[in-house]
Amino acid sequence: MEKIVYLSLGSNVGDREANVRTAVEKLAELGKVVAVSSLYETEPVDLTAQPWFLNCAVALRTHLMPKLFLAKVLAIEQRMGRRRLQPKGPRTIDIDILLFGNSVISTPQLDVPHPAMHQRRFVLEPLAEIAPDARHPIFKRTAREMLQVLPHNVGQVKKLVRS
Ligand code: PH2
Ligand code: MG
Ligand code: MG
Repeated sequence: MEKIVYLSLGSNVGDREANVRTAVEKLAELGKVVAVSSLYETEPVDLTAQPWFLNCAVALRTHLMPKLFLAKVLAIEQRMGRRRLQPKGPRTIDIDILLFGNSVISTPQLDVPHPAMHQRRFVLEPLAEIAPDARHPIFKRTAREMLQVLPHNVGQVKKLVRS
């Protein structure tokens, strides 16, 4: 069955914008990309002593099952030169699965919904831009609702505007 998958992309090493754009192109190999948010310049959270990120959200329709989808996402990260040197540290590209249809998945390899998505402005702002009504299958809140209840003082997020 075809499902809609929401992804969060982030980069804070090298040409961040090129990295994010390349990742979106490669994700088209996994299904039909139906929406890509604006790019957002975002303050690093969790590990704060690292460069600011560019983040965006992507919506994609796929027939792939979650395990295979994850394997292909990790392969894209690898092909793009991602090296896991430090947990939550600087990365060329990070592609995180936020929502996979209405699925709830809890395995050592994969947790869906993404366990931290509801706490992260750098995830929810781009997601709410492309899918304000996408609903968290556990909390039963939409992306817009989760964004509205976030505290304003942590994790600055600025939409990139170009002429
Ligand atoms: N990713 C992290 C840790 N911190 N901060 C921002 N702003 N954007 C990210 O994508 C990010 C982060 C771990 O994946
Ligand atoms: Mg991540
Ligand atoms: Mg990741």
